[in-house]
Amino acid sequence: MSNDSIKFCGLNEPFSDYGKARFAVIPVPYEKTTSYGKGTANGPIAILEASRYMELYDEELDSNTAESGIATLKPVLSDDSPEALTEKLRSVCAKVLQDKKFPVVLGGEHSISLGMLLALKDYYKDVSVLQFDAHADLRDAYQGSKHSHACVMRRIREHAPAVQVGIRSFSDDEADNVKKERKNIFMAAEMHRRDCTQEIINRLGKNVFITFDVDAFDPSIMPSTGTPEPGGMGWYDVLDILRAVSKERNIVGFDAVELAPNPQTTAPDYTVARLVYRVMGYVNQGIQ
Ligand SMILES: [Mn+2]
Repeated sequence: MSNDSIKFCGLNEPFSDYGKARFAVIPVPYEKTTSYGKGTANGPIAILEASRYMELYDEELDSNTAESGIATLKPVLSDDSPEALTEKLRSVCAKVLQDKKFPVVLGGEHSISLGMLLALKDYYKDVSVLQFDAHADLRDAYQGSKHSHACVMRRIREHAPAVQVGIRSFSDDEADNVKKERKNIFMAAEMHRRDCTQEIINRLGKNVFITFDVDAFDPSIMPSTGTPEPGGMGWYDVLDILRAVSKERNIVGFDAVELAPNPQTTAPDYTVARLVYRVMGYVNQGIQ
């Protein structure tokens, strides 16, 4: 089955209708600069496939989020440079925002997040970024590219303030930057020892773009990613932060990136599908 034929949640009309939908899911199976495990190009289709088996009733929120309408757009395909993909995705996201939909991007490698951020910034002017990730992604360049997945937060920070959570891996080059940005970077070990939720929220502006690298999760529940790191976040750790952010800030966009599906275990694919659906539910019940 191709990406083209699978809708998020396996929805049919009228709930999958773009015209009426609150949410627009944009699959971006882009993989150009991954460095270790490959396969994130298959992330979007695995998330869409897994999402067909979810219950649409959300047991935490006591609601059926899909009734707000979730359209699944055609995948944004590119074999070009990350810079070209950035511009392409920026224009797809811009259209979704003009049409008053909430954009949800399914990756694909993390470098795609810049295009979405630029569209959100064009539209809202004032956007801050909340990154869930094992990696700081603050290198200025990696393997000759300034637009590698390993540099995405460095590029994003050139356009918007960012708060980084779940971080537990960076290079000695990045360490200086991490020290400089210490107040906006919440290490996984620190978050393990104490509840940082309110401090995280306090560092964010009114409009928040959430970029979620699935390797923020512990490899025990998220082995299907290119560069897994021990000591990651659990399911409820993540939800507690997302729920709190949705109550105090205006979430304006969400992406889930770096899932590299393993055919032997579908649980991680399903975990990301549930995460995406839960975030949609939080957005629905948030302050917007
Ligand atoms: Mn990462």
